[in-house]
Order: sequence, then structure tokens, then C-alpha cells
Amino acid sequence: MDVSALQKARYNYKPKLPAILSGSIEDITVEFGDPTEAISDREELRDIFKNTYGKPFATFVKGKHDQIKRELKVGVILSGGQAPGGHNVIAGLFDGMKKGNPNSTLYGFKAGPSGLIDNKTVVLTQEKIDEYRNTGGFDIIGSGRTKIETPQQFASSLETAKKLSLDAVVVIGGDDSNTNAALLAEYFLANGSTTQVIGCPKTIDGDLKNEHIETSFGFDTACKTYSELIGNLCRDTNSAKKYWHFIKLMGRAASHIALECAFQTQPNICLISEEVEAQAHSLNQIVDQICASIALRAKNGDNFGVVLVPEGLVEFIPEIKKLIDELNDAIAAEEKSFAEVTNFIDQLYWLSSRISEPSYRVMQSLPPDIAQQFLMDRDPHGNVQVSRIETEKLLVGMVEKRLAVMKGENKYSGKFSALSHFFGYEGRCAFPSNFDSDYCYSLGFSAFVLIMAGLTGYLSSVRNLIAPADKWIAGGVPLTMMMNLEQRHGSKKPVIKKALVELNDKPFKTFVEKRDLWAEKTCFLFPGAIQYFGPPEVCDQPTITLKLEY
Ligand code: FBP
Repeated sequence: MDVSALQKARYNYKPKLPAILSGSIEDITVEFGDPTEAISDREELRDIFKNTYGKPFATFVKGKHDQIKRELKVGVILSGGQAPGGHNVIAGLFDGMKKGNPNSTLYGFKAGPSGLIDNKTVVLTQEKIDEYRNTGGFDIIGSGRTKIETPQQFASSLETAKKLSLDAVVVIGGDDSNTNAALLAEYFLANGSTTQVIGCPKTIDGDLKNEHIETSFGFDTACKTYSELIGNLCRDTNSAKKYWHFIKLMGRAASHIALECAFQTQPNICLISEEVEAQAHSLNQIVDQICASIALRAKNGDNFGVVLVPEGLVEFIPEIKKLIDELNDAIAAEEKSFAEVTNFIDQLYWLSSRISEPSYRVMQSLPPDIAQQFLMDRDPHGNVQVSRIETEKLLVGMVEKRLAVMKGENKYSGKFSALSHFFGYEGRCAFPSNFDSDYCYSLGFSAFVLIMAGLTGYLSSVRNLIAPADKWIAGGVPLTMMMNLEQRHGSKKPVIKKALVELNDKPFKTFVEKRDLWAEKTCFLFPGAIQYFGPPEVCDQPTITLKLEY
């Protein structure tokens, strides 16, 4: 098979591990902390997770563990959206298992959680793993968004675990997939199965984090990839000086990606959804904010600029959030009936008696092509697919109209020509940065140690990430401690709470200190492409967000 020169070179990259995992395998044991509690809804969660609720933190320390050389059978799942480094999680898990016992077997479940339900597997051999080391993508086994939800799906998953005599299942996924991992761990135990379930924190969105999970893998590479592209657009527009670029960035609900890319490129405007919600900004107020910067720069003769728009923005604008919530509930309550209405005009009529009058008015005020995007299929977890709502185009259209009014009022006299972009899929399968290569490999290796320690319902955790890798701290965090109950598909469900941008934390505050200057002057930074080989200050740096947070 032909491979690129970079891919060949990356095969030889040796990911760095925390000191505790890079020494002798016979010298790793687990130290337990205090029992944990869920974030909220503790009573209900204790009841749902009767066997797995409230386990203690686990940290790996030096010491003897008599099970470490046990022969294992483990199945691994890549779940949800792709994130750079997934292959290295599998490689770390594989290498740990083989170091423990060369006879151990790692199965890959094909195409996400459905591979577990339908028992579709491939045995991952040394040769196969070597083909994917330090590469992007999830193509080694494929990924999928199937949610293990129905009693039948849980029973089939257990059946597969029994048929393969699995010691453990490792779920590499985001908040929803790891919620599923927690439910699976509970189900297995409640049904007398000894198959353990361990999660690994994946998602470019960066929203699966807390004080014990410093970041999800893939965030680093995705942000650096988008920042390269944004930086290139900044330089392009600074050269020709004639376009405003409106760039929507993936990240689902959270604005972590937009904020990190703002630090790396210093655009004129970066909207932060969490702030929009906190200040209850309307769509018109957001447009006013953008127009104020455009007018200010036009006065200086700068009819160009860059605006970053987080993917989930619309869900945080109070009137639109209300509309989305009402749409979700109305559609979930009568899914079949709604599916039968295919024409947009008829859909509006269908909705008119099912959502509130103010929400109906908001729906009607949106350009029809955008309004239709709010009605597209929900994902299997009941979320609106925000990546498919063209917020960047909506904003360009509204800004154009507002500037025309401002011109009439003599408040603006510049030229406005805008181009819209959406960066999302471009960053999800990039070659993982050195940081993600190391972090992912360590997460996979840690998952192996958690399995050897007999733990279930844990998320693999590697901390102290701004230090050099040998100083990283590895262990596991009980999944139930990250949970609360949330409204999904019309009813309350246990879910891992998404970590959104905290307005009182250092990253956002640092951004606030700088943004007024960026809105008026041209302060662009050009971070360039991810470097895989070279000096550590260029190649081995974590994100600015992580540095500010820790
Ligand atoms: P995960 O939450 O599964 O990691 O997915 C992240 C993401 O890339 C989001 O940023 C985006 O909204 C979504 O996936 C797009 O989903 P899809 O790949 O199904 O189009």
C-alpha cells in the first residue's frame, strides 16, 4: 500500500508516556482516593447506577500487582465523531496488553457501538496496529453514532461479550458515548457479567473535561489545524484588504474551539456562545456587535477582517434556544406524525399548534433555508445537528442588511464584501500533533492498567498535561461522578455534563482583556502548520487554553 512520506515518518514516532507507565509493567499498582458523588441528582443516579455509583478515584503508583500479567480478551469501540489520536489510543491499549501478556487478544468492534450489538469484529494484530500508529482518522475499525439504548441492544451487547469471553470493553468516545459506557458497565454488573467497561475521553469539541480530565483528545490537533487555516485567511485578507471572512468552527454546543483558535490567530471578532447566553443577547444584538467592529475598522480604512463563530451559537441565543427546545419536544412527542410531513410550508403549519407563539414567530423570521435546517434529523442522542445550521451565512445576511441601514443613517461609510466558511471536518482526521499522539497513547495504556486492576465504569485519565509527558499522572475517574439528569427526547436521562466555556475562568477573562483591541486594529497571528519534527517549543506545546487553565 502507498503511504505518504509523512505517514512513513510518523510510523517511527515513539509516543511519550508518563514515567509510571514507561517503566516495568510489574511495578504498577492502583491507589484509591475517596468515594465520589455525582454533580447533581445524586439520589436518582444512585438508584440508576446501583452497582457502579460513587466509586473512588484511581491513581497509578509504583507497587506490585499480581494480576498484571493475566491473559486478556478486550474489545475496543471508536464512538461518535472522529478526533485525531484515536488510533494511538488503540495502539497504547494494544501495547499495554501485549506487554502484560503476549497471548492477549484485542478485538476491534466495527463501525462504532453497533459492532458490539451485532458482534462485528476484527482481531487487531501487531501488523494492523503498526499500519495506523500516529495517524489521524478512525479508519482502523470505523466509527458510528449508534446509541446502546433499548433493552434488546443491551442484551445483544452482553451476548457479544459472553460469546467473545471479553474481560473488558473500551469505549473511546465523547460525553454521550461515555454516558453509554457507564450504562453498559452498570448493565453488565447487574446481569452477573464480569466484563468491565472503561471509557477514554475523546472529542475535538473539548467539552469532556473537569478537574480530573484536563482535556479530551483531538482538541489540540483540531484547534491547531483550524488555526493554521484561519491564520492563512487572516494573511490573505490582510494582503488584498477586501473581504470579511465569517468562519464557523465546529465544537457543537461549547465554544472551546473558537476560543482557542482566537488565542492562536487574534481575529477581529470571536463570538462566545456561553457569553451570549449569560448576557441574554438577541440575534440582533450580536449583529450590532459585529457591525460596530466593521464600522470602526472602516473608519480606519480597513474594510476587511475575520469573524469566528462557534458552531453551537444559535442554541445559546435565548429566543432561538427556546425555539429549539420546543421543536425537540414537539418532534420527539410525535416523531412519526412529523416524519410524514415533508414540505416546509406544511411543516410550519404542523408546528403552529405545537410550539408557542413567540417561538413560531422566531421560526418565521428566519430565512426559509436556515429555518429548514432547524428541522433536520436529530442525532441518535436527540441533539440538533448544529454543524448543519449555516449560522455563518445567517450572520453575513443580517450584517449586510444592518450595514445598509447604518449607511442610510450616516453611521457607516465603508465597503462590505463577505465570504463564509465552515471549518469542521477538515480538522477531525489530521495527523495527531505530538501532544495528541502522546496523550492518546497514554490514555490507551492507562485503560489497560484500569482493566488489569479489575475496575469498571471508569474513564481513563492522564493529568498534569502542561508538564513534560514523563511527569503526567495516570489513573481513572469514575464515570458516575460526571453525571447529572438532563432532558433528552422528551424525558429526563442520566448524562455526562458537557463542560462549556466558563466565563469566570482564566481563558475567557484573558480573551476579554484583548478583544477590544483586536476588534479595531489588525493584530492577526499566523500560527502555520502543525510541526511534528523539530524543537519542543514549536512541536510539543499544548493548547493555550490548557496553559491558561493550569
Ligand atoms: P463528538 O461529540 O462525537 O466527538 O463529535 C464532534 C463533532 O465533530 C461536533 O463538533 C460536530 O457537531 C459533530 O461531531 C458532527 O457530527 P457528524 O460527524 O455526525 O456530522
